[in-house]
Amino acid sequence: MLPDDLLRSKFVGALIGTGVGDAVGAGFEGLAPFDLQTIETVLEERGVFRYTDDTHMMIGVAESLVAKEGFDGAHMTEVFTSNYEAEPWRGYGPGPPLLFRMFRRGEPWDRLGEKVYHGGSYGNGAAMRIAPVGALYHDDIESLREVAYSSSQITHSHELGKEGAALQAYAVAVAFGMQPGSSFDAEAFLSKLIDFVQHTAYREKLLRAKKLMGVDDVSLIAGELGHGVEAFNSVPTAIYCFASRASSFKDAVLLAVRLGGDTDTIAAMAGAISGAYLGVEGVPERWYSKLENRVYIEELANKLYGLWLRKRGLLSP
Ligand code: AR6
Ligand code: MG
Repeated sequence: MLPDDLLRSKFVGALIGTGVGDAVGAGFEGLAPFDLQTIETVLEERGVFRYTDDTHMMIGVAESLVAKEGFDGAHMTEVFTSNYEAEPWRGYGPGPPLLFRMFRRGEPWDRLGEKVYHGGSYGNGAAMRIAPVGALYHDDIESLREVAYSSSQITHSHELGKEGAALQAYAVAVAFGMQPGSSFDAEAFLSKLIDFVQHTAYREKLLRAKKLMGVDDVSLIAGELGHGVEAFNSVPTAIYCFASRASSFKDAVLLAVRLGGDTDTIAAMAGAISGAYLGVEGVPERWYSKLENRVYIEELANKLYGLWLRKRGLLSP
């Protein structure tokens, strides 16, 4: 494959990977642990793979980045709000819908984040939607961190919420830089993330993830890394699912589901990183073809790739 084709495939893989991971994990939340056979039987019987708020908000991030050719907080908040109003049934966490209503009543976008939880939310809602930021800024880490933080601010202003989003975006970016099929070095991958992340809670979890490489005991993995809705109990877990199963999108996502807990979000994040590493060709055809709104998500990914090319002066406007 030509390098240009591979890069395009990684943009599509990161966004489609979020959607497929989310849709595969949906329906298994809170029920743990699952054996592989049960999961695969349920998935075989599913018709359309419906995604949840994770992908719905990821789409909003991409739509706004594309429309504004970069981050615009008021615009992204407007897109989140109108998307939510159009499809409020996607399974949103408790906080964001309350904030969208406040935004409609005139509250400024950058002040919403403090309104629901004391100190802001540290839920995984900012990290679950961040793949487009990791893709667009995969070669500009300073901007990646800045846009990850400011896009989180809209709904997740707690420093742990923002840091989780930045870490997930960076994991996607590092996966972009790696040749699929090359021998994957989990230890080196995790060390890069440890060097990037600025909060001890995450560093400590990533160190534990290193020690858990090669383990297949799902209760032990979930116990050590967490599988909850908090960003620090799910972003490192998703990173582990990818890093310990880097050669297979299917295995990475299924491990996230087997862990139980917040399965849709952990699988969405593992799927985003895996898609960014393997490209969309890594997503199993049976899953890919069943994803709701697949064509639209792919169009968005292609537009994001076009924006990246223009920003780098590789394509005329
Ligand atoms: N103090 C205490 N609990 C908190 C705090 C805090 N500062 N911040 C978050 N929580 P929310 P999300 C807990 O409402 O992150 C969907 O199913 C609290 O228990 O900001 O967008 C997705 O698929 C709160 O209910 O929403 C994801 O699974 C929870 O974190 C998830 O929900 C979620 O925070 C994403 O939710
Ligand atoms: Mg969800």
